Parts: sequence; structure tokens; C-alpha cells
Amino acid sequence: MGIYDIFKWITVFVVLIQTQGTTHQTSASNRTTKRPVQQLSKPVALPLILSMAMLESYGLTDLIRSAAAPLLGDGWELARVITGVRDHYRVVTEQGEFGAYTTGRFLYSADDSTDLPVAGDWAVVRVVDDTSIIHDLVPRRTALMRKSAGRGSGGQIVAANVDTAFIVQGLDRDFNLRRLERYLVMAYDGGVEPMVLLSKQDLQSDREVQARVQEVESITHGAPVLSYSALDDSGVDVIESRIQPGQTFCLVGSSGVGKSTLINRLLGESLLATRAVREKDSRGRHTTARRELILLNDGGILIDTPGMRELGVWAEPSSLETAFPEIEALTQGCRYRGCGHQQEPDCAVRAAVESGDLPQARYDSYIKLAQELANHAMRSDELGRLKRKRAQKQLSKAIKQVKQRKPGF
Ligand SMILES: Nc1nc2c(ncn2[C@@H]2O[C@H](COP(=O)(O)OP(=O)(O)O)[C@@H](O)[C@H]2O)c(=O)[nH]1
Ligand SMILES: [Mg+2]
Ligand SMILES: [Zn+2]
Repeated sequence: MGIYDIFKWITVFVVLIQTQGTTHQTSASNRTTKRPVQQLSKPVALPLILSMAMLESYGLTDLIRSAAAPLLGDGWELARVITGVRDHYRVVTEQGEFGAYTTGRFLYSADDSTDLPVAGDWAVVRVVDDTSIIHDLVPRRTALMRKSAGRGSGGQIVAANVDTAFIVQGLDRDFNLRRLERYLVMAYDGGVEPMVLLSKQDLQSDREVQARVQEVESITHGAPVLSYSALDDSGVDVIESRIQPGQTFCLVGSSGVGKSTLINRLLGESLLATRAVREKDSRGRHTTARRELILLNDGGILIDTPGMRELGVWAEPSSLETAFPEIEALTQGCRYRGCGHQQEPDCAVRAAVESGDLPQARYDSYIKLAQELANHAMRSDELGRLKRKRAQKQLSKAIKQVKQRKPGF
């Protein structure tokens, strides 16, 4: 038995163990066991084989593999972006962590900043010595997007391929239902499940906390609302229980609400991982890059975001319907299709406000957001929209392929 045969059997063994641990591996198991064996026609070092579980712990799924397959050339590999600071990226591949930069061709083909890598992106990279070159991005499955700061600018991607948005709000002066609505719109628009985390419950009486949780539940329409305190640890275990291995959670919320504190608390002993990564930049200077994507000990991936003073929404107007479902339902009773719910006669939405069924503040918030989003829609770049559609199509195709292989996906 030659050395490669030994490697081959080790791989098969490792892959078998991996596939045992993951769900829905029925018809796909043939394929997942075959692929790494094929790679063994090339010399492969043992650590690389063992670390194949690494990208899975960073959230790699068959869906992403399928979507990436057409992009992977010879010598290229998949990586997840863990720091998306422009010109100073950091990625993790099956071989470990690397600083990364984009190719000129990639930059040239980018229409605007939303095409550039952000934390959570899956990228196709080539590792050269101790650095890596980003050739392309796998179409994003989901994305959290905000209006970029500054006048007349477009959208900005906060994080990509997020499963759940932890919308953190403080049970202190930060508490604000209207701001929460903005974050909910952002999550729904990006295809991300929202979960509201109300921090600092130690600052309020139990009754007050209860009342605020109920208030929030009245606008989340079923999305979970949890309260906790990082000070006395109450409620943190419930948050922990919601974090599933391989799932990506992005913390969003105003600065000062307690996002970093919560991350440190969830990290527990692996606190070190939140420390900034020291590395050399292109000129050989030592710089510190903030690490945004963090892997938890018990599995689960967290993405920290810098605090946002004010969240400018950047979403398709249709995302309002998801965030304001009760208003969407009322719309059916308006006399005119496309009713703006303002001056139009026989408006069911305004009637509900007058009868007290719909709180005035909720209505005002809806109208304000609808106007903001309509303005964006008019300004938005048609090309960008088309590209989003194209990426979406590519992704739907990949989803279909995975579904065909896996009944019950
Ligand atoms: N009383 C109380 N203070 C908290 C809690 N969580 C965070 N803080 C404090 O809030 C401040 C801001 O926290 P930080 O995590 O930096 O907020 P971030 O800007 O959202 O990352 C810090 O002084 C924390 O100690 C909490 O649950 N209760
Ligand atoms: Mg912070
Ligand atoms: Zn109306």
C-alpha cells in the first residue's frame, strides 16, 4: 500500500465521520465521499485533510459548494471572509487563516462597493505562500444591507450569508420600537431571520422588562424576543441555546447596546479570538485588523458589526410588507389598489388608525419608511438591480440542484 493509498483511506474515514455528524446526508453522501478522494490524485498533506471539517464549522454547506463549483478553477479553493475591511481582507480556508487581497480583474468588474467582499462572504481564492488572492465571490445567499452614510450614496453590505440577525437593543434609553422596525426591515429584506435581544435587563424591574418584551412582540409578529443581562448573566443561556453549529449570527444595533460584551460573554474562554489580528500590510507595516467573524467553541458563527448611530434603511419597498404584515393585510380593504394610505378616500389603513386598531405611531413609522424606500427605488442603479437578480438566479439554480440530490432539503 503506497503512501497515497494511506492518505486516501484516512480521507474516506474522516469524511465518513463528518457525514455521520451532519443532517440530511441521504442521496448526497455518495457525492460528498467521492469528492475529497478525487482530490487525492494530487499530493495532499494530512493537516489539510483533517481541517476539511474547518470550513464546515465556518458554515460551509452543500448549497455553497454547488454555487461555488462553476467558479472554482484549478488551484483555487473556497474561503470564508472573516474580516471585510477594504484592501485588508482576512479569510479562512481549509488550510487555515490568511490575509487576502483582491485581483485587479475582480476590482475592475465590481460595479460598486456592494460587490466587494464583506465578513461572511464565501470567496474563491488562491493561496500563495502566506497570503491569498480573492478571485471571485460566491453569490450571496443572504445579506444585511444599510444605506451607506453620506449624501446620494447607495447601499452598503454589512455582512453576507447570515442566517439570523441578532438585533440588540438596550432596555435603557436606547429602547425604541421605531428603530427596531428599521432593523427588522433590514433583516427581512436581506432574507435573514430576525431575533431581538433586549440587553441590560438588570437596569429595569421584572415587570418593566416583561412589558417591554410584550411591546416588542407586538411589532415582531412571531420573531423571537429575548431579554438578558450581560452583567448578571440572566437570560444569556437562552441566547446560547439558540446558537446552532454551522449557523451564522450577525449582531446589529446602535453602538453602546452591548454587542461586544455579549460576544465576549458567548466566547467565554476563547476570549483571545476577539483580539485584533496583527499582521503586516502590503508595505510591511504591522497593522491591526478587527476580526469580525468569530467561531464559537460550541460551534456557531458570530459576526460583529460596528455600531450604527442611525440605521438608514436600504431595501426593496416590498420588504415593508413583511415587516408590517398587519398593515399589509389592511391594504386589501382600501378602495384603490396602490393606495398610499394618506389622502386617498376609503383607505382601510387610515380607518384602522381612526378606530384605534392600528397605533398611530406604527402607522407613522410605516409611512415614513415607505417614503424613504420609494426615494431609494427611484435613485437606485438599474444595473445593480439586474445583477442582484442574476446572482439570485444562479443561486436558485444551485438550490434546485441540491434539492434534487437531497429529498427533504
Ligand atoms: N448594565 C448593563 N450594562 C451592559 C450590559 N451589556 C453591556 N453593558 C455595558 O454597555 C457598554 C457598551 O457595551 P459594548 O459591548 O461595548 O456595546 P457595543 O457598542 O454594542 O459593542 C459597556 O460599558 C458595557 O459594560 C448589560 O447587560 N447590562
Ligand atoms: Mg462593539
Ligand atoms: Zn389605504
